[in-house]
Amino acid sequence: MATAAPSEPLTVLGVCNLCEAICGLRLTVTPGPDGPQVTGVRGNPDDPLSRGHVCPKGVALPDVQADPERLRRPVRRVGRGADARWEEITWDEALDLAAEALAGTIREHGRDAVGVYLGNPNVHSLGSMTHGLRLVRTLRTVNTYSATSVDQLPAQLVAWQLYGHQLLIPVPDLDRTRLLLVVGANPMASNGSLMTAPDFPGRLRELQARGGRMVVLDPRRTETARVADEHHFVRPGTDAVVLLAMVRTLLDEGLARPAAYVDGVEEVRAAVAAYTPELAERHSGVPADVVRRLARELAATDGAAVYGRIGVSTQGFGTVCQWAIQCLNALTGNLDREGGTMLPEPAADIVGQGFVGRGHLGAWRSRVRGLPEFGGELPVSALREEIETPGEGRVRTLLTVAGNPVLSTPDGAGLARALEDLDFMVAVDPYLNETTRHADVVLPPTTALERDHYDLVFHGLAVRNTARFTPAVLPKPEGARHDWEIFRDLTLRTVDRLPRVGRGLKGRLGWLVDVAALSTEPRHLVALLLRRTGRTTMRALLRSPEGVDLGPLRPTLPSRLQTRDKRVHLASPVAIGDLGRLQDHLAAAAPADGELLLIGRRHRSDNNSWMHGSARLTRGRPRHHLLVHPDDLAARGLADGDRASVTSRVGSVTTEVRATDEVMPGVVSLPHGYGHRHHGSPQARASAVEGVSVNDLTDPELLDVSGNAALSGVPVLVGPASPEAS
Ligand SMILES: Nc1nc2c(c(=O)[nH]1)N[C@H]1C(S)=C(S)[C@@H](COP(=O)(O)OP(=O)(O)OC[C@H]3O[C@@H](n4cnc5c(=O)[nH]c(N)nc54)[C@H](O)[C@@H]3O)O[C@H]1N2
Ligand SMILES: Nc1nc2c(c(=O)[nH]1)N[C@H]1C(S)=C(S)[C@@H](COP(=O)(O)OP(=O)(O)OC[C@H]3O[C@@H](n4cnc5c(=O)[nH]c(N)nc54)[C@H](O)[C@@H]3O)O[C@H]1N2
Ligand code: SF4
Ligand SMILES: [Mo]
Repeated sequence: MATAAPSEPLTVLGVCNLCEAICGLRLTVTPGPDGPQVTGVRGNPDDPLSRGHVCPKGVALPDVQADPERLRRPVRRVGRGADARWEEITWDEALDLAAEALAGTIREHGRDAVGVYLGNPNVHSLGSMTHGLRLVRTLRTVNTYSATSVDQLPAQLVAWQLYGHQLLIPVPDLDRTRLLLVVGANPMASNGSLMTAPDFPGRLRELQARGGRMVVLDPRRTETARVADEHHFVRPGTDAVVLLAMVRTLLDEGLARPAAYVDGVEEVRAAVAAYTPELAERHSGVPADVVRRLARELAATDGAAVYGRIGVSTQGFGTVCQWAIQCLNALTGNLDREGGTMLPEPAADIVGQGFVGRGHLGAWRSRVRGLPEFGGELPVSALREEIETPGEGRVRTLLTVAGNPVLSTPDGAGLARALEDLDFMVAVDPYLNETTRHADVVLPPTTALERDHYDLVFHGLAVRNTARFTPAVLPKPEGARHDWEIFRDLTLRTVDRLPRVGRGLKGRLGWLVDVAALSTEPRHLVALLLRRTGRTTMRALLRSPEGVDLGPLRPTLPSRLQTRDKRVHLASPVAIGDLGRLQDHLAAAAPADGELLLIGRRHRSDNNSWMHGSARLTRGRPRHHLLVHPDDLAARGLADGDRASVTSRVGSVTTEVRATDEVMPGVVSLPHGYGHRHHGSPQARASAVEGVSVNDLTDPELLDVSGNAALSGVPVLVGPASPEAS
């Protein structure tokens, strides 16, 4: 393996896998008594996609490497609660313990008694994609959950209905668009999501320099709103009405010119008929003339793109929003057009090659609440009750991989209590966090710097076609395991402990293929995938570790569609079917007295719920405060800096408030990923990060029709903290 073993500082090309921007890096690697260390991180100007960009988190990558709190060996928990101790054990002991628990649960209670939760970093790890998914498939439990249902599930569901595959998600052709309408996204802080666009700030400057404009709809005047040409506040959870009214305007005014392969326009016309711009204004606060004008501008601009992320996904009408966004792009003729929204052509095509299935809905339902699966996963909002409710199919053993649902899913405090009810919990994670501290055994993989990387997901969502393979920068420490090796061993050891009955010839052959794939290093599987499209080869990528440029996005429809008739089915039954619920919601939507609507936020130097142990990311002005409009503060007898209690249906927290008119009146904001101290995290001992968990307030009962959690727009009451509240 091409790893650096330098005798003096060397420059080695690396990659940042912390967010979807997948920046190429130039790392300084210096020898040391404990082996080579990364002592410098810069952006790589030769990277054809990221062009030298790096952000504070990328610079902090070596902090994870050096972090004394990071686990280097498997650990087993001894004792519970306050008495819990962690004891290092060997890999053999740890894998056997984990496999025995998984297999034992399956033998005694059936497959569905094993639950799986996959967190966000899985999509950023090659080994998780090539080997982790196979482990999950082998376990074959209906109780599979992931961060998808607190994130982009509505976008996947809409892509599946319209384009025939859950990952055929068109991205803005950012480098050529002339009008970008951003709804509920903050790429200046997040660096873009479902739009791999490293250096969003630079790309935006170029957009504006060529005469293009960016318009933002957001309940907060975000970092992105501040550099936009136009920003409008929108009341949380009401975007659906705004977007539907824009669709209606297009159809009403004869501005629609969809491509010939788009079906269902008349059904869409009928579905949106009730949504006038005036209705939109009444519910959202966005002026009716703005709604009309934006629709007209989208239709009139040669190359315009509507883009919506977390704010219009993790809310009560996420699916309707994502659907309306696709309708706007398709009806204005901007779908699959230069400067509009386009489908990247990745060199390793996990969609075209069937590596990830198209998607399916309602193949089974959750046991307690009857929520439908999508693409093989149940909504994570149902996980707690599936652990706590007795009966057949109850989750008794849980496997979490690269996740922290106690901080990242609704009513995390409730979930934390439920985790204590489990018979056994296995976690694959380099840290003891608020979730993994409940595990019985934790298996820590090597870090990103110690393993090969190829982005199987994000090249497929990138604003330019490129490919890049990054060999491990640092050698694998002795006694460490890569994540793919952990998945391989866990799968083999679990299956070994299960009776081999009723698998038939087909099943046995399938298992042989699985064993072969599990035993193959990820880089060889990537090479195979590359060969299938022929867009580049592993050899070419190894020769050009900065990445290979495959050119700007190109029109590819209708041939890329995965619908059986190769047509776009614009009239999504799920979205249109949810309009009745939207009507009911609008009819009822008078907030209770004094109620405020809670939204989240991300900061440039935060990384979901982890990396809060990195001093360079956490120093400076604290950023955990509840943002409140000055009028709302005054009405509650509160002042900037005061401690306030925030109460929702599920919980109550006490935190400091910050007065700011960057949130619209009636709206308050807490960042997600905080709350380490309140959840007794071992991490909290080392890191000084204060702040409560927003997900101690969010509500697992509040869902989009897709099953995605409605984390945004949660009704809360805010008042002075009682003196004894800590
Ligand atoms: N209220 C509210 N809640 C939210 C959100 C919000 O905006 N508001 N955002 C949601 C979104 S978009 C997401 S994606 C989720 C994220 O939620 P999760 O995916 O549940 O959690 P993360 O905070 O990403 O935690 C990642 C964990 O993976 C571990 N990890 C890091 N690298 C690796 C690795 O290479 N291998 C392994 N095995 N583990 C690794 C880290 O140590 C950490 O413990 O949170 C969601 N929750
Ligand atoms: N620095 C940093 N970057 C990250 C992450 C991180 O934790 N930190 N996480 C990564 C992950 S996992 C993801 S999924 C992406 C997310 O990427 P983004 O979606 O760009 O990130 P957010 O900051 O959550 O932006 C959501 C925006 O929606 C707004 N919003 C909330 N409710 C509503 C609403 O009802 N309507 C509208 N119109 N807007 C609303 C919020 O004010 C916020 O500005 O970021 C990724 N990048
Ligand atoms: S934007 Fe920052 S966190 Fe995201 S990939 Fe680039 S360096 Fe890493
Ligand atoms: Mo996410």
